[in-house]
Amino acid sequence: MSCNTQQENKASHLKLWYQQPAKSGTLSNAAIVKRNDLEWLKALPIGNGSLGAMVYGDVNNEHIQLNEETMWSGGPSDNDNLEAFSALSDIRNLLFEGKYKEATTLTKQTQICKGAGTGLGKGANVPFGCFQTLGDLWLDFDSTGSFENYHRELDLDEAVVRVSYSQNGVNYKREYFVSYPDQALVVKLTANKPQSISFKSTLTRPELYQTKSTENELVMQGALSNGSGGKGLEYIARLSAKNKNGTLNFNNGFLEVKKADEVVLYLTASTNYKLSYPDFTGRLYEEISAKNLEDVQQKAYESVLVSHVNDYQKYYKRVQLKLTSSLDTIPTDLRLKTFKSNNKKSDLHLVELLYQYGRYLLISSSRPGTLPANLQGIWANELQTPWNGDYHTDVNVQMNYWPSEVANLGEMHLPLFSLMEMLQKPGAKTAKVHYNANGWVVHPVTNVWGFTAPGERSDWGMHVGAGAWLTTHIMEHYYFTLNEDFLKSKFPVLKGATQFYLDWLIPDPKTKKLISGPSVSPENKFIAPDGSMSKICMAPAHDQQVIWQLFQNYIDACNALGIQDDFLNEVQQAQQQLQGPQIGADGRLLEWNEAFEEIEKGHRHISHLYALHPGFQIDLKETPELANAARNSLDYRIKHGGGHTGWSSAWLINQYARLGEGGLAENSLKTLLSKKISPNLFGQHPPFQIDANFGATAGISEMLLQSHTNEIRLLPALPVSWKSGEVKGLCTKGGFVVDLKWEAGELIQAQVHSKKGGVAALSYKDNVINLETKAGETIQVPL
Ligand code: FUC
Repeated sequence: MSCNTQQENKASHLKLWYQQPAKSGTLSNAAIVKRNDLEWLKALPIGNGSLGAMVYGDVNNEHIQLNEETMWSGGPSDNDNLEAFSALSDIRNLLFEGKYKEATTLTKQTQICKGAGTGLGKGANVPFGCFQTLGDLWLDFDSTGSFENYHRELDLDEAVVRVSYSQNGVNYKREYFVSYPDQALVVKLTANKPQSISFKSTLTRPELYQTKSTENELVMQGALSNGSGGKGLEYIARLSAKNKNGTLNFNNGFLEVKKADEVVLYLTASTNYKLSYPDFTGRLYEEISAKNLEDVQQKAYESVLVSHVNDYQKYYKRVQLKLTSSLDTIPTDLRLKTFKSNNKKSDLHLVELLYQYGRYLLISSSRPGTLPANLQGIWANELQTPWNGDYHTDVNVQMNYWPSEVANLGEMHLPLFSLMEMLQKPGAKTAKVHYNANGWVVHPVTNVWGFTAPGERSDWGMHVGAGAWLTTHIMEHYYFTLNEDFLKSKFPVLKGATQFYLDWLIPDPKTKKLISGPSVSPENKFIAPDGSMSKICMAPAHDQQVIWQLFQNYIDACNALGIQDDFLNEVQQAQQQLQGPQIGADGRLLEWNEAFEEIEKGHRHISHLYALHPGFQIDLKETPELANAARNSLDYRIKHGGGHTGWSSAWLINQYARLGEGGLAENSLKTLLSKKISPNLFGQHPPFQIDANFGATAGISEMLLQSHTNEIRLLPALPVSWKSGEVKGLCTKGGFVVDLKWEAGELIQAQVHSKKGGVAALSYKDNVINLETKAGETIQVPL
């Protein structure tokens, strides 16, 4: 492929681009990092699922902030509360008697976790720990002064950051990427005149590090706090370099390059963390990064780049979304600013960009064999990351994986199941100690050390439905892949969670329906009959819905695996007896078991609408009355200021899409784009929280294609402003891959590729088409 064609091709790539660097601190003031530092939110993220970097692109003092996904302070600890089970029935009776105040007091005394828990989101120095920065790579160039023709971009088609500028008559170029095949960050510096590259470089960290130099590398090493005054995780980062001409010296903790024509930097990192509970692998970890560094340097730069791009594109190129043919002539930050100043007018290029950026971030932060993407994916520049950069399981980590199946990135979903497997042992202990139940449970927060106890605050900490919600992801992956081996391997996790809720549910003394509790409707509170402000209750709608879905998952899994036994019968009966969704006198879906008045009418969580999305117990066509009640609840939330965090507005996109409301889904997308997106398109809670990015990509997919009821709905929520467009490669339940093309708001072409054969039940507007397919077949849908 000639260079020009390469250039032409690159020109058509989807990019985030800017005409100025993100201003970075310099080596001298490296230690002072501000929260939600605006300049960090202009830097560009790259990653391979475990190793991550934020590139500032500064001309004279380049700063690359580094992450490694297992960089967690803290350690394994026992937080289960031995008083819990003995008080459980008392709390339940108090709630049945309407004594919410007493029930809440007793819950606080007996049910919440022992110890410091999450440190109220500040867990860096308690055993819960915190996901922390790996550190910073600094390149201080000899060059000083002004520069021209500055361009900085993140090429989403290749997962490569490029920077170019002219200074003192020399044209400089830089290329940055994090390779999954080679497990290394690679940076190439070139200039169009010889001997033009000279800089001094080192590795630093805000604390707990030492950087040494050996003959041919810089080594930054240290150990984090275990949160109880001792040594915790050990880590190591290694930097090496290759130069063309000029000199290169490692000395006294610095790398010095003088008058080189070209330099390639390689960075690898490893820690002694192992995703098994609890386990440090000891000294071996140092060899992992040493081997990766040695191996990558044996290869030519071009081949490392090509294998990186090929590896990345095998996932990225599966889906294309075209909403506009206009060329992208406006720098991303200016485009965003323009849209923020007037979001009435759609910016379809920005929608395409946000869509694919979500897919890019998932490929870059969650790969087979890594940890799942946390609240910030793998990117954090602090020691005390907001909410510890952990795994919140009361919407956030689930939202991270909503796009994985429909947007054709099923492999990126796998780390979530590894986390569930790691939680089996501690979760079984919590189930037994707290509720004398079999199976396993997790509450609204967990971490890399296997935290499964309720949180330290009774209000949000007692989300007992979290385990069910998390586990529903197993069948979501199966419904889309029909991968029986996967299902067999994860069946014990699914059965364990189902076992727990069978033991946990009790009959409501009045209705005899099976109910969950004491528990909460994540993070919302109500005025209780005793006048108290409460969260603790019996039968929050959310729990009833996630448990219904889990039981349905279990039933479907048994059907798929040909399992028929007494336990299955028990699950089927229990599902029948579950307290189901209820509609209040005002036509809204009840959030609690009674029509309690919410304290915060515009609360960011919409936990009682789980059944509409991501669940499928409520559906526009199959349960129109409940869907209409859900609609009333959504409108009520928004009327009172709902959707006021990035993830919350992203959830609304999905919810309105499930209601076939393209215009309202687009409104929520506009709210997200105009209020909760950073210059580098990172989602904002605020602060930075990546679930908004993933939720938006999932929401846009849901507007174009849905299959939650096994009926494949084509263009179910197409906004009027998306007049013409095309989407290729979206996935559906049943193992189908769908391409759609529309003009003037009308579907004109549809193609279905069948991975597994079987009937594809398609619907477009009121037309239903049942397509008989064979595995491997691709069919043009007769419209
Ligand atoms: C839940 C949400 C918050 C935040 C935190 C990480 O607690 O209610 O808004 O997203 O997770």
